[in-house]
Amino acid sequence: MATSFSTIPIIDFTNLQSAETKPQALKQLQDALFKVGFLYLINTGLESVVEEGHRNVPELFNLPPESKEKCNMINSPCFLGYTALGAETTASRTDLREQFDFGTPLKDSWMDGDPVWKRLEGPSQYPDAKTEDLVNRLIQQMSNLADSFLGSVAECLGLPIDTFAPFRGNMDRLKFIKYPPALPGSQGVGPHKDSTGLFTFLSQDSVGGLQVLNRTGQWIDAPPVPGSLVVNIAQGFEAITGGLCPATTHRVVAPTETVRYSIPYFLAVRYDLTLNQLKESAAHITRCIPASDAPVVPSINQVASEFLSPAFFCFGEASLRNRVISHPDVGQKWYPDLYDKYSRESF
Ligand SMILES: O=C(O)CCC(=O)C(=O)O
Ligand SMILES: [Fe+2]
Repeated sequence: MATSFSTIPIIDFTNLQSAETKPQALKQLQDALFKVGFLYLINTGLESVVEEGHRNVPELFNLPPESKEKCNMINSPCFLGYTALGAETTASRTDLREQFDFGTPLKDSWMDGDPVWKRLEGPSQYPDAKTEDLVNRLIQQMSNLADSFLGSVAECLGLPIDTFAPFRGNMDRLKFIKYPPALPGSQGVGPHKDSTGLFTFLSQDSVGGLQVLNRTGQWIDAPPVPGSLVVNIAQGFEAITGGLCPATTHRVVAPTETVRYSIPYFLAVRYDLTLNQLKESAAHITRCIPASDAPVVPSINQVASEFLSPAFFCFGEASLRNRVISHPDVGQKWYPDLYDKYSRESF
């Protein structure tokens, strides 16, 4: 397989499960992750719950503004809740999208005396009970799929199936996103690497607009594939692999004629991990990663990775910086000192 891509590999999830098809599917997965950096997963078994999600999402965004405002992210130090059009920034520009952010329901929340980044984990704000039920079923099923996928990632490197389990975080995130039609070439969401976790599993509707930067620095369309989940590598996995498996840089060009909806799920990485700890705890993983012959093109590094930066003590702190910069109003309200610091300093 080529070391870069102009088309994106499609992997059948059922082929990763059955003994007969597994060896070939694992090889495909290894190439997709370590040579291409991006893939579609089909036949995940989540088609029905994801379809239910897409059926329900438009009416959520059609709720009266007061109902959406009641669960505005500004109420949440965890950056969970509703974000109005124009309130989010990526790559220093305003994104043209509305969204709801939710997280895995947790027993414990941040308490006085805990590290500040622990405050990212806490309660979601749901517009109503029906949405809460749908979100929790989506998160549960995505989480099961993610466990299985992590097992396959380990297997494709010849490692024990539970290799990545110790790196899983407490609170996964799920979003409902709406991109309204805009002028041609408008930024739906700007170029970024997902910062929450290990991998992102994304369901997009049939409109298109998602683009991915390949390893030679070209933007490639990731057109809708019915029933698929787009899997991209997030900053947590990039850091665990010592940067050998770079996080996928991606963006969405806003639609011009119709509304676009998407539902991404972000598999969390442990926030307490530090780069120094990883040098030891992930050495057995990095040793197994196949050498890449992909040329390093400067433009692929146009988006920096907070998780690889020594400027942040641990992944939680790196993630907090990312949230504060992306949602400046929320950052300013809950973390004023950090907001000042992060908006002054690049890393
Ligand atoms: O809407 C999409 O297709 C991508 C969304 C995304 O990349 C994100 O929210 O991190
Ligand atoms: Fe993303």
